[in-house]
Amino acid sequence: MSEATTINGAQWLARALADSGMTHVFFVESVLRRTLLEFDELGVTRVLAHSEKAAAYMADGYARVMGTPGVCMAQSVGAANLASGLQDAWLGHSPVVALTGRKEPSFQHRNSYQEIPHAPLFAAVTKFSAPVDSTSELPRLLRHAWRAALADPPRPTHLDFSGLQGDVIELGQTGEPTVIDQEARRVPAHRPVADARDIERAAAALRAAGRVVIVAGDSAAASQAGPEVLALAAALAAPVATSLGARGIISTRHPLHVGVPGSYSAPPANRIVHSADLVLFVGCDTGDQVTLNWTVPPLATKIVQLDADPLEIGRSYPDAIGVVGDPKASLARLADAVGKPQRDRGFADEAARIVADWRATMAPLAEDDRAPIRVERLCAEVTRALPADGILVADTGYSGIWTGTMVDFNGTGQTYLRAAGSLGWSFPASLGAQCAAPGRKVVCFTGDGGFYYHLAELESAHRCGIPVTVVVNNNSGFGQNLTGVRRIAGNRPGRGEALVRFGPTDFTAVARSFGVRGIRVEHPSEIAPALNEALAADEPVVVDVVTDLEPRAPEPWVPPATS
Ligand SMILES: Cc1ncc(C[n+]2csc(CCOP(=O)(O)OP(=O)(O)O)c2C)c(N)n1
Repeated sequence: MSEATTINGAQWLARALADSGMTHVFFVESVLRRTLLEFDELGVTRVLAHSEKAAAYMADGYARVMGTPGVCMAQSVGAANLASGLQDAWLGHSPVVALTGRKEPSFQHRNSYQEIPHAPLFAAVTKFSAPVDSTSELPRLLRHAWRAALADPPRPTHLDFSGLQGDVIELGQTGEPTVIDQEARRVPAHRPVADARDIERAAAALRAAGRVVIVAGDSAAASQAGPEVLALAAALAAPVATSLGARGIISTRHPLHVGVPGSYSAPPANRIVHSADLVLFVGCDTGDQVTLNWTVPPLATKIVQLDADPLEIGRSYPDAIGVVGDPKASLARLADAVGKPQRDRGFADEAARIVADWRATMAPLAEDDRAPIRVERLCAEVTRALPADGILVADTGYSGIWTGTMVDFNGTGQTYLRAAGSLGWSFPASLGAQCAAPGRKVVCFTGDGGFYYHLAELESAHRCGIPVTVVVNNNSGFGQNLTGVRRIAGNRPGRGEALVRFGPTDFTAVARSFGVRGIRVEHPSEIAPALNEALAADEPVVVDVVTDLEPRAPEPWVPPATS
């Protein structure tokens, strides 16, 4: 290879990321400066964030919408902050590639300013984390970090460049092609079809069972398996529940749809899943959130489990019939194997009645015209305002429960993204999601407690022209935690509330100070005009909705204790 055809590592990294189709990177100065400068001519937008955690959340939101890696970067001392921002991407199966600088070897293990070992920080939140000590190693390691991030289940990876700012790659030259992934894969990176015998076994069990429920999880959503889930559900007359992260993969108004089971849940889903003879988990992690601490369904229930990751089969429900394969590809085969059996529609009808009754009890709250605004009404207005191809990004806690129970989705063009548990995730993640989908409207739904975390990113949204609509459920406190602190405080009036109450804050004034438009909403009649104005705008807008701390979000149905 001749000298003339080589470029330095910083140039290689910039070109390789640009050639992969990446449109944005998210970072806090000072790291990989020459790479970031190279983007000038390559059409990649650099989003400078105000904290490394926010940069990680932005990359996470970007990756979840794109289905390709999102990249975030931080210098040596920012690495710990960046790693903490990867927890949600780890739990939410998001292919984030984190790049950090690390002081060079001669600075290690001798009390260097700002320096601690990075490997332990990233161990719990990445599937692959490696030092990069030369330009010649960069292409191989970046390709592996990419491949690992996308491989099932998608999760963060990390490269730690030698030099405070990752300077090592400015030194050497490389003639490697600037290709990271020949196949330009997106999640799911592969679509393996399950073994025919396993499919037959599963089909026989499904045909033989009376009351069958399908629980579709986050990996079913990532596999875009909504139509296949619905086709199989129709053939089996089986109600469909989804994990919170899979909400909206089929229309939430479909007669077979029963909602989100588990702990972030309204009553119908748990009652229905709990009463099934057989549960088919599709791409579902069977964790505590979706199963209400493994009580819904009960552990003794017959299970068929379809997942691309063999480690998921039997993880929580030991007697599962395992079907290992991509949900979308394998469900199509499973539906062929099930055929068109004669099914009793009684269970599906009973489930639809339970859902309809619950909706009827919620309707007065969703239509409530009085102030203070009910969050059920706010959710009904968000449902009406969200465009047919809109993206809703929800924070954790009550924001997850409200949107997971009270906001409806069309099951076709709309996308629902939710925090996998990190309070404050949604606003930066919504900025990343908007960068990934410039042609779609992105709405962030957050409590004020969540919004406080990354208020500074209003400045980033304004500077970078990222036109998200932020809906703040502003109840001047940690609403979800109110019941818990009161209980611990012996339910004595006022006691413990200092742990969860704050504000009141006018977030429109905060927004304006960053140059961002703010609309204050204090009466239900003002919600729709505010959302419509915000969604019509080509700029970020904060819709600050004043609500009350007292009302409780829907609570899950809990199975009766068996003694
Ligand atoms: C990083 C982190 N810290 C703490 C929590 C615990 N937590 C979950 S929900 C919540 C309160 C959320 O308050 P807010 O965002 O105002 O929404 P609200 O419940 O009032 O609707 C807290 C403190 C968490 N999930 N993540």
